[in-house]
Amino acid sequence: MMQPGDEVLERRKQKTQTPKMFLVILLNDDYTTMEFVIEVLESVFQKSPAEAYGLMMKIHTQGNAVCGIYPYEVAKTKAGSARRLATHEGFPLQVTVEEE
Ligand code: TYC
Repeated sequence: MMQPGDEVLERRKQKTQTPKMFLVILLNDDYTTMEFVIEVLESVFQKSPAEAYGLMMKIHTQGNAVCGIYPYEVAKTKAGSARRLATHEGFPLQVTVEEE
């Protein structure tokens, strides 16, 4: 049996269960090698070789590209992994995280 207020409670519950999602974006630069970017896209962002090549070329020609959309902790971890790999290899690759 419906009670006064039931619809309002239902709507509020659904709202709080929708997780915020975050874009991980790779930026172009003149020094990071194409091979390294492809390697990062495959190993960190789980792209196929063909997807990784296409995304790398999009970044190279357009300046940046969204490489994945994840919940906050996953997005931060993947961005951190990509930055750590780049730093380790001496590349200036920039990675940003922004809310969808
Ligand atoms: N522009 C780089 C080059 O010509 C390649 C590159 C692609 C760098 C994507 C960064 O996120 C990047 N070597």
